[in-house]
Amino acid sequence: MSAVSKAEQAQREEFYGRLAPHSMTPLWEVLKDIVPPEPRAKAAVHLWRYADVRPLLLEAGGLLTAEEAERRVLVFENPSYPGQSRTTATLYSGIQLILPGETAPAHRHTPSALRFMIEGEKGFTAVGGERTTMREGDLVVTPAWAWHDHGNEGDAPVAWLDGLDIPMVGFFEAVFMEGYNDKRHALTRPEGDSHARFGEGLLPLNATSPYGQTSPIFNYPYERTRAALLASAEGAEPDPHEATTLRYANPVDGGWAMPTMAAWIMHVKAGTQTVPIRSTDSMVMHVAEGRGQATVGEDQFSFSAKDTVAVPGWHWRSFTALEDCFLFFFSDRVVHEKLGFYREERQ
Ligand code: 1HN
Repeated sequence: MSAVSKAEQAQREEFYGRLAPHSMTPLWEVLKDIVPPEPRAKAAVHLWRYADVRPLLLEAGGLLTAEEAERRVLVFENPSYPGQSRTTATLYSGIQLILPGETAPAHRHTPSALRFMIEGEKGFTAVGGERTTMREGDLVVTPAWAWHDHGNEGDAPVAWLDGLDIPMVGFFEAVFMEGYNDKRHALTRPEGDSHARFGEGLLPLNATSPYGQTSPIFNYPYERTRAALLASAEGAEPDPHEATTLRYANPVDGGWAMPTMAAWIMHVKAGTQTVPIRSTDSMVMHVAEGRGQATVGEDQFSFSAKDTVAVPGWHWRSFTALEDCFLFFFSDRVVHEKLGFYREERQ
């Protein structure tokens, strides 16, 4: 770059000063910041240990009811975004508690939601007139603008990880929500109806999804997911970077199960490790089962079952399994792909 004299620099600064009152700024002073050579995630890598989370969640259960709270959730708030209810730049996550007999009342909103079940056997979510019982490890999806409520018909607490695209929808300033005029939405179809129509490798003739771009399967039961992962791991050598990974698919078009959040699950065999990979999407990882060590960017930590991790975009990630690990992920990858800027690198 040619040297700029003090006088020239002063002249430029004076010019910039006269731009500000006109709400203008010179691009050449900020170009490298707004379009850097590599993505720079603002979010921090962060681990929430279930051993720390669970007692606080149960304490919240003694402070207010699910109905009072509308959703009794402890938000996993990234320390780089204080007060913003973000787990990563684009994703919200939190842990929700429903005590026996409680109802989280029906409502709907423009953000899409997913739930990954953590504990309890008798919790349910109802979406648009159909209910599904949620068991540990099940993935339940709630499409944008679909009525949904939750309950617990057992005698033990029910807890799950919520994942929503709130910060992403918020970026577009398109977050709306509406309360229903009753605690629960009427059920119009028997439990298992969606699964029968869409979840068995069969589809209704001329099928279209009742929920637009979201999968019509609204519970991906862990029992099947786990069996599919284990059988896949038996059938082929693991990928160096992805071990054995299966993604949750929309059976209507084979795409991701949700239009804004990609979800997948990875099996890493005990005693093995993955090779670092990085990608532009930011993600939330939740340990369904197992114990191991993770390296994410500069951070190294051990993890165990039911822990949750914020993985910002473009951070190298790799995992060492001390026991057989089943790692659930959701990310904004689907949006990166649709908009044409998804990139990844493998070591
Ligand atoms: C929501 O509707 C749920 O339905 C959970 O369980 C978390 C966070 C913000 C806005 C809506 C739920 C939520 C939420």
